[in-house]
Amino acid sequence: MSEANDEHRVHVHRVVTDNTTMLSKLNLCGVRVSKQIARVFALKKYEKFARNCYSTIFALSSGLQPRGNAIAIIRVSGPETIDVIDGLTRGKSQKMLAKTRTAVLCSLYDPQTNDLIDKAIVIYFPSASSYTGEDLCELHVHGSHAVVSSLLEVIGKFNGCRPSEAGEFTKRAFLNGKIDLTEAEGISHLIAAQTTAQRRNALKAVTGVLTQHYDNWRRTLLEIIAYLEANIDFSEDQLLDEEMLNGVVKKATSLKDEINTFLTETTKKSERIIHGLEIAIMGEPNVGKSSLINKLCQRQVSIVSPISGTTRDIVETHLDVGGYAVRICDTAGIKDLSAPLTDVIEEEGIKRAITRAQSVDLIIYVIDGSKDDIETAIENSQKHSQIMKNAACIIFVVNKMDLISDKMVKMWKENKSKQNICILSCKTSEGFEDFIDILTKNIDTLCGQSLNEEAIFSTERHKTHLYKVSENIESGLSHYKKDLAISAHYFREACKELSFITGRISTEDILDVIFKDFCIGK
Ligand SMILES: Nc1nc2c(ncn2[C@@H]2O[C@H](COP(=O)(O)OP(=O)(O)OP(=O)(O)O)[C@@H](O)[C@H]2O)c(=O)[nH]1
Ligand SMILES: [Mg+2]
Repeated sequence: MSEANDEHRVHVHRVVTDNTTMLSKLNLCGVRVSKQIARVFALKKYEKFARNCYSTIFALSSGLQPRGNAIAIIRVSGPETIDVIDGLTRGKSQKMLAKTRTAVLCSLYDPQTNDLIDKAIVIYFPSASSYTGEDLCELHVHGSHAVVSSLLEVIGKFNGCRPSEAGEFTKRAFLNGKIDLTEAEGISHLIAAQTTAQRRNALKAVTGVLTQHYDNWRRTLLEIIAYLEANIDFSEDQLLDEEMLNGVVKKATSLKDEINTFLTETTKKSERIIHGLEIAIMGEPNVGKSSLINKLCQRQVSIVSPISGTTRDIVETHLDVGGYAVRICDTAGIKDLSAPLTDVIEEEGIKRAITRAQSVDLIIYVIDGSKDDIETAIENSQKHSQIMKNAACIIFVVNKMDLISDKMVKMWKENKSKQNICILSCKTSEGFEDFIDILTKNIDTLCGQSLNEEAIFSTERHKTHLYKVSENIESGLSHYKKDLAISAHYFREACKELSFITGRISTEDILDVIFKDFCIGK
């Protein structure tokens, strides 16, 4: 094993710190563990880490269809990469070393049998410019199962090589400081992205926009800690600088507000993009709800019939609307539950529709324009406003436009009693394009995903840490008047939680800010 480099020393430090924390936690619980045992734990953990880190890993990085691909890409990363290239190409590694990051056409052989496996493009990336931060090579081979499996088998026979675990190339990129945790998460979301919005959202993490966002917050926290610590150290024989402390409080309060807004609004938008925005089509029976979902999906998702009460359960499907993933459902027509109902199934259907309406992001409320006059239709919809109050947005669709007189259509269009009213006909498609426009605009707003908007990629993991950041700032603020040291402790905890998000923790950063911003002679 080569000498531990700085990264690994940092890791040992982390492991020891982890174990010290574990030790104090166990002590708090009344369990006595000697420092010696804790150190053994730490070393064991480090050994495992080092063993994993120093092996060379390989894997098929492109997918492989059952009938094969035109091209398949196998990646090898780690200290034995050059040996692997050398063995496979009968000593052409010097050529690779001279031509880094260049596609070189090579014949690949099994070094034990001298069998030609394939003619392939080989690209060598030295550690400084590779994805993983280690020597890495890509073998672009013909994508048949026979070629890929032979090559994987041959590479596995090289000393120190083993198949990679899931996500291990990216994990190494993180451990080698090439990316932080948010970027790693972004990469996994980018691979899973199915819509334009999901791709854009993930890219904000991959390109480091999100890291910058968290780093800005972290910098503010470091400044606050630096100011507080300077006052703990220097204030005993001097008066506290009230003005400066007020500035610190202002900074901390506005940071806490910003994080809380991020938690309540921004993360919600990100969840909608990642998991899909939820839409329910609601309205009274027979107004055309099922006709509308079928029209949106361009297939027969739900049964349509002139019989009132045809849909009796939630019928759900997935859609891509304007580049956003949407989960949309048709529901049973809602009626007053105290009025006479057809049977228990209808009652259950209505209950399910009501429950769903309370959890979705957007409701499309359908009205039969041919049935009632405007006042009655609006009055009827008002009766259901309580059910729909949790939705962030409601779009009113006046359906069956083909059965409405021109005069009535004009009256609906001029009616300003509700925002987001669309008049259309599921039968003739008239008004449908305008409806899609309004729907897309509203989804855009709910997902907050215009190209230049702030970074909003967020996961449950980020949220968990951000709640703790916010709580610690709150505690820091409540203690700063009583005890600066305790206050600083809470801000340090807040900073630590923020560092968990990006995967970076260091106390040196705090010292840097102190010495940069303060003259020691003061
Ligand atoms: N003329 C006309 N008829 C329509 C239009 N949209 C729907 N219909 C008809 O209205 C009737 C009811 O349509 P559905 O889509 O089943 O209505 P629904 O709201 O799902 O009804 P329930 O499931 O019973 O609550 C069917 O006969 C449709 O063909 C339209 O735009 N114009
Ligand atoms: Mg229906």
